[in-house]
Amino acid sequence: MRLPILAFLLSSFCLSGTFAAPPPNIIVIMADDLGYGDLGCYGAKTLQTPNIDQLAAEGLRFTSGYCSASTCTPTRFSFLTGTYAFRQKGTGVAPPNGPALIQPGTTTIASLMKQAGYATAVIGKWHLGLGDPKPDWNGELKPGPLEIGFDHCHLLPTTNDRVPQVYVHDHRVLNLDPKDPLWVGDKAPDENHPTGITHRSTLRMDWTHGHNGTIHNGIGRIGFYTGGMAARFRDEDLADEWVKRSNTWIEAHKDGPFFLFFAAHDIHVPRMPHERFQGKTKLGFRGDCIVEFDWCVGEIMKTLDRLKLAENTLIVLCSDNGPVLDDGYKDGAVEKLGSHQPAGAFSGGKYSVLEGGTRTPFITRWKGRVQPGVSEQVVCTIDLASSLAALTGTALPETSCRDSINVLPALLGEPGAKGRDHLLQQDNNGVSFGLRMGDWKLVRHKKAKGKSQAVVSVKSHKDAEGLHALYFLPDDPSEENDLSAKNPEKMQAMIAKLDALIAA
Ligand code: NG6
Ligand code: CA
Repeated sequence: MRLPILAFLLSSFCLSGTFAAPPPNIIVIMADDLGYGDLGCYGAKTLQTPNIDQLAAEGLRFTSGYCSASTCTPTRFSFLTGTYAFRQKGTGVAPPNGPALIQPGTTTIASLMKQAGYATAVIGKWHLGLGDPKPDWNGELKPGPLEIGFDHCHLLPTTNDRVPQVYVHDHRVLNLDPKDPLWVGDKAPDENHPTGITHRSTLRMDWTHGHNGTIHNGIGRIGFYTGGMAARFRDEDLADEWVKRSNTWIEAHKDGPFFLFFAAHDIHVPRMPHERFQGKTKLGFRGDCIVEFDWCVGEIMKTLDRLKLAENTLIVLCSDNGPVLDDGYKDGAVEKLGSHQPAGAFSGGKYSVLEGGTRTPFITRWKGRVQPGVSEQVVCTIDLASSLAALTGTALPETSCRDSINVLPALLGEPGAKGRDHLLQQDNNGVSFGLRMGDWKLVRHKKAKGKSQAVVSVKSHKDAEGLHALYFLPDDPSEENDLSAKNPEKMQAMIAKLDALIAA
């Protein structure tokens, strides 16, 4: 390429933030329940994650990278729509027969990429509902991802601790035999239906709370189902399936550009890694699932290398919420934890608006474009919609992605680039909130109904008295020392900002 042309392309990119050369492929890899401290490159010492460590070494590792909520469904809702989930009712953890939560016609990260000329796919955990008013398991499962911008999907419909254990391939359950229809419900279909209560002694992995409905693969689930035997999968094979399907799809779209949302199920419960990963760590299946997730990332990196796409592909690695140890099964996560700190130095984890609930691993890599390093800028999964729209030069309709901020320069590590100046964190239903502004953190703690029995940490954390608490994160990353009485003005200003964001 002649030098003046190269200079023009570089300067047009740097000045406008949009890309004059062919836009890159984009892969968002979202882990499930992966905590800030769960990876080698984020300080984990008792397990190895060589592939993700390499990704981080070749890219930008964020120390203030967040997801927007401390459970799955709301984080995924806001990642796709660029809108905080608390703004729409019913966006807490979706049940097995939950309807599609994102209406057809909504602008999503996928529809934006499609508009930019990208091939788009989601492969892995969905957990945003299917169908209207409920999934038609034996018919067409729509609306779903294909009605909001994805060309292709290959999914686990909710989470693997919820029924049914079948793949949804585009609009249908894969390998479903019409002579053996699938039935899914929230009550046992008859009194002889074996459940995790009636057949507890037969379980391969016992439950601690919930997860005592229908038994599949020796594991009790949330909810009940019958039929669809030929369509059912083994928990152990999920990671392989995501990798195989993703590699095939990437290869088919190698001429690009493509957008792949790789939504891993690791390391959500039931933690049942493939046999070849079982026992790989001293941390039990929770650790082994982290190693399995790391393997998945490595396989995708290998595919990009093989197809010579690494320099033309932006990878974003993130998590959907912070860590949890006992999330309803006896899998040894608590007993085998040892010195491992799943949330790093932070308090709380899944379900919490303390930092451990949403501050999670966040890495961008685009070989030859993103300067390797560590960034302290605040970025969030909710920002990817606006940022990737900017990257691909796609116009955002005025009323869409309202909470998504274009932090593209920060994601790409451009010198002097700033991330967010404020960040709202929500719990599952938007009952409690966190607000980070610079080094300060406000917590609005309301008691959620039906409080979770999950064990998120073995460290105890004493919540501050009262509705609000104020923390100074550089001195107090674990949010122990409530400074609200000493800083009433700061606290009032942050309460006003939080109220304004909620009302906006
Ligand atoms: C909870 C489940 C938990 C997990 C969570 C959703 C019980 C007792 N607990 O209700 O196991 O499934 O929902 O996790 O059933 S998430 O990562 O998909 O948000
Ligand atoms: Ca999750």
